[in-house]
Amino acid sequence: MALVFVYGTLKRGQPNNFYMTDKRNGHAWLLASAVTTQTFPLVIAGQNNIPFLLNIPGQGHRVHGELYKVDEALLRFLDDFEDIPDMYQRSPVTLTVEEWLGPAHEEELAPGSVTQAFVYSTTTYQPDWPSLTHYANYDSRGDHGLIYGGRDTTQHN
Ligand code: PCA
Repeated sequence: MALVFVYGTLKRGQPNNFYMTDKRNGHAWLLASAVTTQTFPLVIAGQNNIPFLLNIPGQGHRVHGELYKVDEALLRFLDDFEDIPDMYQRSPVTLTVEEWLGPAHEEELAPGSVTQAFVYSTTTYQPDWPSLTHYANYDSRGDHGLIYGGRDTTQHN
């Protein structure tokens, strides 16, 4: 089992959330909403308007997302889907828990408590990406109008 923080298209209500619920790829359990303890630039980049958390702590905003527990099968699936290590890398991140959303039988993480998880962030970004608009909370259908164009690993830049 591993803890994974998702901030982009894998969140509930976003276009790739079905990968978290489709049990053919492995299993995920939603635990809590959370926010990165440090700030990072979260940008929407490339032809397909893909969200990227740039691994540049100290810039941007504290980024909101969801904390999941995932099994080994889903972790391997997500590593492949996120095209690590080329497109994203899976890196440890420190989170502050916002609201417990997990099952009652789990040991609850209290709001305000700090925990570690993996996040799919990137250091392999184009030079102009840090100067794109920084978001605190990704929504594929947000006011930015940058509709997510799907994942095509041949043209992610
Ligand atoms: N999927 C991962 C990284 C960015 C994306 O769209 C996520 O939701 O956290």
